Amino acid sequence: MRNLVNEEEARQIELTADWIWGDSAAEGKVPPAGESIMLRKSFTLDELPERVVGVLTCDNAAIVYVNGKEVAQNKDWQQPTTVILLPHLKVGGNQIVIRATNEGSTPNAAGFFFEARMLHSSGETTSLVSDAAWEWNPILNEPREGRLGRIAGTWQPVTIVPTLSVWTKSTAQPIRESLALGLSEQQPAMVRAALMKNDFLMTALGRPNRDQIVTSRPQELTSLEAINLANGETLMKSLAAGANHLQLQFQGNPEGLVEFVYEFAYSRKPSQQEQEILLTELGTEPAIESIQDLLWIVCLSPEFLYVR
Ligand SMILES: [Ca+2]
Repeated sequence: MRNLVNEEEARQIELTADWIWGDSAAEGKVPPAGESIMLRKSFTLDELPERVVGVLTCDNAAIVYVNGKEVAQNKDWQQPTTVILLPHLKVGGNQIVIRATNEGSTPNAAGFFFEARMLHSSGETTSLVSDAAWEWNPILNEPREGRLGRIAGTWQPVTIVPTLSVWTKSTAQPIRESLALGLSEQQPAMVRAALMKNDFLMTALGRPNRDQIVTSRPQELTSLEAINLANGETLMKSLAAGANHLQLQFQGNPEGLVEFVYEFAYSRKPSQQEQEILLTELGTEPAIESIQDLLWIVCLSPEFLYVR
């Protein structure tokens, strides 16, 4: 969906986050290779925002927990990760915790960057960014099954890391574009079919003709339905747009992509076997075509068509 983002509009977005790290980056020191630290930010919400978009990146890698649950990973600082935050937020106190890791074989630069926008029902937009108000902790969490787990140790104010031009050069514009996309996007809304313009796909899926009285809908797939589902243009375009969006959201995180699609379509997690087969086919950086294929498989499966 990147090509649908208005690049000019994105360029207007001012990024205000700082790159942050722990004490090993203080006073111009260079963090050791392989160092992992925890970072956190607590904040309060009076009401749930209408829309939230968060983008982050970490030199070199980060695991993101929101209110105790793992929600995203960033494995390559050159490819910022868009985080789906809204389903994990709640009214009252919230906490974002990051397990951030530096890599390499000798001391080298490390930094974590997070920039989010929240659109409130009042029409006001607020920011949530990595800055001096964040805290860090040298003691790592003890994660279990995607949960944050316990963290001992003392939380201290973070170090603001001087921004490297190599960081901003490759991440600033993609981050702005992801923010623009997240803010401009239409919220998915459920609308009664009767209020929508009819199309072939809806007809194929059994939308009644208003001039005919029907008292039941057939359970069997008709030829018309089958043909429309197999090569209808409406469905094809929807799945293509969905694949673009998913590729942007789950860059470098094919596991997250498969889980998201399964939870969204089937309301369940993929079995280990399904996960293995799909990840083998998708690879580590799934192409849009591969994601489209995944969506075709899921949307045409009897489990989705009949069970949901
Ligand atoms: Ca590094």
